[in-house]
Amino acid sequence: MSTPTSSTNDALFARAQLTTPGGVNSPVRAFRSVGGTPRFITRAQGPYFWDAEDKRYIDYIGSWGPAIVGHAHPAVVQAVQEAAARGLSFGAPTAGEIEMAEEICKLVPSIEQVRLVSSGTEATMSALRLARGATKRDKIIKFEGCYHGHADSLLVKAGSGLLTFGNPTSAGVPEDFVKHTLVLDYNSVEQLEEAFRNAGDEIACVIVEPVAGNMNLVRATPEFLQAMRSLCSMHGAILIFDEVMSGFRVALGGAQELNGITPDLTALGKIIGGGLPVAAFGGRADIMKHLAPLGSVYQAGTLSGNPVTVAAGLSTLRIIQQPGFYESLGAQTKKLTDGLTAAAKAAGVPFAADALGGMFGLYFAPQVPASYSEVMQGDKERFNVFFHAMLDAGVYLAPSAYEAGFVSAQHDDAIIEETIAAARKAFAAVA
Ligand code: KE4
Repeated sequence: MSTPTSSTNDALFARAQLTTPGGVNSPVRAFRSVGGTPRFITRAQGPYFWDAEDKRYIDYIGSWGPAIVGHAHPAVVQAVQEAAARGLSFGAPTAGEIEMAEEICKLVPSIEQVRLVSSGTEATMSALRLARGATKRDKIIKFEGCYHGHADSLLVKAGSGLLTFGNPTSAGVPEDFVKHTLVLDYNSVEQLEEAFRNAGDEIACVIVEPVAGNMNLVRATPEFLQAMRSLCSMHGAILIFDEVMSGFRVALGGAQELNGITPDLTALGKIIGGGLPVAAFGGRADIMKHLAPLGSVYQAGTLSGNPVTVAAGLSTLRIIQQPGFYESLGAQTKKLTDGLTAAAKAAGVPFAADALGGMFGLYFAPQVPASYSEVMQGDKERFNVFFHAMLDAGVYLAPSAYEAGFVSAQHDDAIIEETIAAARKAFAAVA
């Protein structure tokens, strides 16, 4: 059956549901949180993409982060075309993988050795297994509201009581698989200190989004990250920064550069693939040496370091290293959030926004949240009305009140101003 090229979003969605659960290959795309019909994208260019009805949108998800240089950047497309013409995959090492590893180690100094994989889930799952293998400990700490992909031991919500071990958030995950996962409140130094007092010598690792982007955007406090760093060092636990989203997004060196905290392992993804499926995990060489074929921690992947994805990633990494790239990206994001905040104020709508590098959060709440519980107090219904008013106006925000937004280098002043003009009308609908 040929790829449907002309139809309506509704018709495509109905057809997709016949052969794919929920009609999508990743749940958030189904618009279940905001309601309505997902838009089936046919093409993208720079800050825009077009749906099956040829409606143009200013895109603020950018494939959930990867499209930081803009969609279909000529240099990236050319690199992919040239690599593809040399063959799509070999199952054998290539020089491009060495270049990619060297580039990542150069840009993220805490990474002495790195392994390429095909998704952020694989990166964090592998980092966890490595931390457990290297420390010979089983317990891990994660934080409510942080998402690290869908590996079993990370699909966990806080236990019934504080500091109790987690309960699965997904069917199909046996209690046994999460009994070693402790879920704490994001930004709670007290809970971290108590967890390490109770079980410090049993904790293999702490995994955290150093800038949370999966409960909307929530910044970690410096005290929180500093406490995490010193407690892990004190107790011989491994500190894992999940920078799949924040890496190369909030700064060239990621959140670890912004906060001046050195993790032991880092997970990367999204931007390092420029939109093609590549992710990575890496860090201290004395930990990475536990990985097969050197050590006893097994990890593998047929398409890991795939030459075409590496070509897309290398091309993207070269572009973001251009002088002034992050200064300009950060300025555009700030212009967006300042403009939205002013528009909401003029409409009398309780609203706040935060901008960090090329990432932003929008909150229908009086102030920027500092925790998962504060995010949950936001007005989701108002967000949903705003989301659809913006979508109708040709501005595509993340289809959930609990997701961050992303700006690309192609979101120039005219694009930001067009977005703010749409928001002035959308806030009127929300008021
Ligand atoms: P993937 O397995 O989806 O490539 O990466 C998982 C992951 C790991 N760590 C962090 C910090 C992440 O943000 C993600 C994935 N991010 C979501 C966006 N909220 C991907 C969107 C989706 O699930 O479709």
